Amino acid sequence: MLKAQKKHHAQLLNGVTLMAIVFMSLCSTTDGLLRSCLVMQAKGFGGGGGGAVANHDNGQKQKLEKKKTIAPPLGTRTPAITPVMGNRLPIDLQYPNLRCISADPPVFEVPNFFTNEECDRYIDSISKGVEIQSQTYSAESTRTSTTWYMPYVAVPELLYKAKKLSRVPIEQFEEPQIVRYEIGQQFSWHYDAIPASKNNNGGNRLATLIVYLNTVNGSGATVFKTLGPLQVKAEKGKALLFFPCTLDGKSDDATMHAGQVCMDTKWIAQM
Ligand SMILES: O=C(O)CCC(=O)C(=O)O
Repeated sequence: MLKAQKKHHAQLLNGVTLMAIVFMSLCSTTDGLLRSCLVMQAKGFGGGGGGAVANHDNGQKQKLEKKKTIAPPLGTRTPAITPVMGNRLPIDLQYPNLRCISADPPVFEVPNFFTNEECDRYIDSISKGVEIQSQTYSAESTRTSTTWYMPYVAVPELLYKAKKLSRVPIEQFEEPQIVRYEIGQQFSWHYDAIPASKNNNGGNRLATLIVYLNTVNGSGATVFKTLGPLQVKAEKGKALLFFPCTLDGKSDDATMHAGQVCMDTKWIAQM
């Protein structure tokens, strides 16, 4: 039994090796090679999948069918971006779902940072906050939304998750806010940090964390002017994290951003 199996395996290996050689010699470009590697993986040739090719029972066939669907077509995969953290607030780069969407300056998003229930509850909790008209029409920017400054006890999940992600002690967080934009409202281009020339109290914002509490279709994205521009869609539960200044208090001009004019109501929690 053992010997027969060995012989069977040796025949199989020879078959697989031959197919791989033929396959690779057919690929003249790097793209072709990459494509063939993916196809090989999808067909179960790669890694531990090799053995499965030999087995022709139905269960294995089903497994192979499943594997075929794993690799997305070329051109639809997003390559991983490595953040350049430099002299910025260190964060937990292993935080669940954390995705880097700009390397330098680093910008991150975290889908499902909040559950749907948390989003709905935060919107419903504004009566616990202190409402201010956040409308500002300064020379630098126009902000037409409404802000509620929230007591810390009213937003425990935001504090807990922000601390886990940023490792900043809760005492150092700015007062949490819930912000509502109605149709036509916006926060035009601005920086969250104060430029060195205007900063006379020494404090500055090391990180901005925004959580989108509802999905706003077709508008209401947060946009970074000089990063493409990079548009971050307002999707319910998703968090956006970036660093308006470095640890030594220097504001980062590349983080200029805006809350697009809304075509529908938009809610965010932030600090
Ligand atoms: O609403 C947004 O998408 C952006 C908010 C913002 O820019 C800010 O609060 O600093």
